[in-house]
Amino acid sequence: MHAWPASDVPALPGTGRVLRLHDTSTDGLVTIDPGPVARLYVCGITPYDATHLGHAATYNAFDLVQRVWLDTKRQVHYVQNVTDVDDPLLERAAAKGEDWAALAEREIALFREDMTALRLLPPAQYVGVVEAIPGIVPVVERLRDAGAAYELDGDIYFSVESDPRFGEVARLDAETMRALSAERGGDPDREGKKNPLDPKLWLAARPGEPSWDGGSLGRGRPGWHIECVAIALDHLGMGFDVQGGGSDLAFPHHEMGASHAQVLTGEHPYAKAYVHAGMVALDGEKMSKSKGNLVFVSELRRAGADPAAIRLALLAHHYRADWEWTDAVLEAAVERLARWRAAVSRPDGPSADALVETVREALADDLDAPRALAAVDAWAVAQQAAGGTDPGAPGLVSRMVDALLGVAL
Ligand code: 5CA
Ligand code: ZN
Repeated sequence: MHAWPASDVPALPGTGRVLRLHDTSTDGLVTIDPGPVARLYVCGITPYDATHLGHAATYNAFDLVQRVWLDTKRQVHYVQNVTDVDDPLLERAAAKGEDWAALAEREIALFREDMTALRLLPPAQYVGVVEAIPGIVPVVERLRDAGAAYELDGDIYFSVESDPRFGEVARLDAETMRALSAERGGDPDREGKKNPLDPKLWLAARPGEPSWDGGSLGRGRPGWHIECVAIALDHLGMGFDVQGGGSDLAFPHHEMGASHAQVLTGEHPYAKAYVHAGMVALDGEKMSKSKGNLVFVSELRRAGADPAAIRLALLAHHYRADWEWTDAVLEAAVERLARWRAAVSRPDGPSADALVETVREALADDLDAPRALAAVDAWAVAQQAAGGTDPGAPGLVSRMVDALLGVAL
């Protein structure tokens, strides 16, 4: 599947910083020390309603990760999936009386437009689950042949007990895991399972639903977690640097993904760090497709919002914080964008060398974008109040804001 066009990332003078990120599996900051090519997997959308501000906030966080790496002159190998067949997509298509594939295609197209408008860097591989099925089937077969999976009425389940490290990603107690499993696509109450938490690797074909040839698995379609594992291992391999997503993916999705991969390969870790963005809420509740309390990037754009202002609105919140979207958040970002644009449009200004270092340091410190924004604000205030004599400063600020924050001034 094709991704979307990349915007240029200007090179900055000096050198970037080593990134420290919060890792869910250790609940602490870890220094990410990638090789010359940093490897990143970020879970993509389930395309039945794209792209709300919660999605945009999460993808913005992992865009910053890439920008910090690029600033250290590394290459980034970024992979993202699209869950283009899954229960919620099929249910929504059925409710709308629409073909599920047409719904997915339309929402993916909209997602690409939103990502392009927000200047979010595209993945090198953007992989749909449907196109990945021929690679997923042998992975499930291997798990089954290794005794890590079992059949129940034609469905194939992963046995969480086959991974001695199961539980190490999200570190939750049994009761919480069971509750989250029920809430997030699992079926802990189904009779006949070895462990209530065991997730499906393969769903036997159901009447009225799409299904594919699964070789020795029979016709069916893949379970949710194995899709990301098959895609990530295919393109990145074990031990990649960062597995990213929103905090709602820590359990069960990233927990199960790590277990699937560890049992498959006999290696550990799946990812060196599991990094999770906070949840964006609207009217006091997490923005979610199932609740329908959504603000869409495309609707804001249609209503005339500058994508750069939308991006600044996201950047005004620390990526790990849960926060609430309001009109005031966007209004504040519109004003900030205008102040910054005015400040960089002057022919000269106060030196920006220290500002570049401050922004670098803030982002390297667990992506502290609010601190980075405050530093640019301070430069813009100084520019407004007293100006300066450095003819290179406005250009440097605008290149830095573009390179490190993805905002075109
Ligand atoms: N297709 C799966 C991942 S394999 C999925 O979770 N799709 S999604 O469309 O539901 O979410 C896409 C990404 O947006 C995930 O990383 C999810 O954690 C994140 N996300 C969803 N809702 C919010 C929200 N309200 N705030 C922040 N991030 C969110
Ligand atoms: Zn995923």
